[in-house]
Amino acid sequence: MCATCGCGNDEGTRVSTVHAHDHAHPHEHPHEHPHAHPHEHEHMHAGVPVGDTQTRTLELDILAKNDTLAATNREWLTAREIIALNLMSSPGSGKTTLLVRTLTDLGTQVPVAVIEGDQETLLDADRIHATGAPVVQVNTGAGCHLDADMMRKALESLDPADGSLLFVENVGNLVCPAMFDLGETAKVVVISVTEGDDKPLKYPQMFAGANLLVINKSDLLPYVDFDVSACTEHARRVNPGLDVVVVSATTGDGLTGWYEWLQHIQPQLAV
Ligand SMILES: Nc1nc2c(ncn2[C@@H]2O[C@H](COP(=O)(O)OP(=O)(O)OP(=O)(O)O)[C@@H](O)[C@H]2O)c(=O)[nH]1
Ligand SMILES: [Mg+2]
Repeated sequence: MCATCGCGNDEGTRVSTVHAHDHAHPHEHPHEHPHAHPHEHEHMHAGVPVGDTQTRTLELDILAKNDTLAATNREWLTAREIIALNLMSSPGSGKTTLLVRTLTDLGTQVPVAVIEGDQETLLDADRIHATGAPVVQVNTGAGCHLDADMMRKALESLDPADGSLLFVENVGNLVCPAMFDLGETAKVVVISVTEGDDKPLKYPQMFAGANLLVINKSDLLPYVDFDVSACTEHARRVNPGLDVVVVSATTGDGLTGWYEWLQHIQPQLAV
């Protein structure tokens, strides 16, 4: 996890708000990547190389601190009756496409807001902004996940309305985001059919912690070797109560199942 992969600090993290007429020019921003070459650094803690036991202690410290901040976020969200969904997946599974479609279809029924997580660029925030939804982009630099402190900063910047349905698109990564509680109401893992139906077995932590599995890109099923039943069975082997919906974010097939799950979370939605 992150104490060993080198992404466990927030140096280089930036939170950006996307405003109307304020389009992104990411090339104009300085890009500082103080930890962009973890292979060149020896892992040090208190001046000594970090061995297995020390690495584990450092991991636990990071996660304990994160859990404390996440609990504060959860209280903050609960006090405002904001429902926050943490969307996680490998890069490119279709999180932003699903969100754009969802915001377009449901966006005016309840207040909505989005926090976008990516290592670099405002590209996803721009796509969300085009739907009219309030959005902030968190760029994590070398980091490979959002953490509770980034979430807190993003909430301060975004200031979602009371009663909002808040979507948090995590950094594309099927490993580290599973470790970091953000204070969200529920976790949604998205997998696309081009990734292989064995992923729940190979990356069990992500699926074990999720409340919903969205299997996306169902329109590509005729062209790829992906067994929906096997994927579902693999996911439920690590998480027996996991809800599963099969959708195509581009064609709209199966989205009713996704919207019904959202309605279960936010009963004010009509689907
Ligand atoms: N065929 C097909 N393509 C899709 C579908 N959903 C998304 N895509 C495509 O998959 C690519 C990645 O989609 P994104 O929505 O950017 O994926 P993402 O998970 O947000 O990616 P990252 O933010 O980089 O992790 C794009 O080319 C989309 O058009 C789908 O249901 N079917
Ligand atoms: Mg995206």
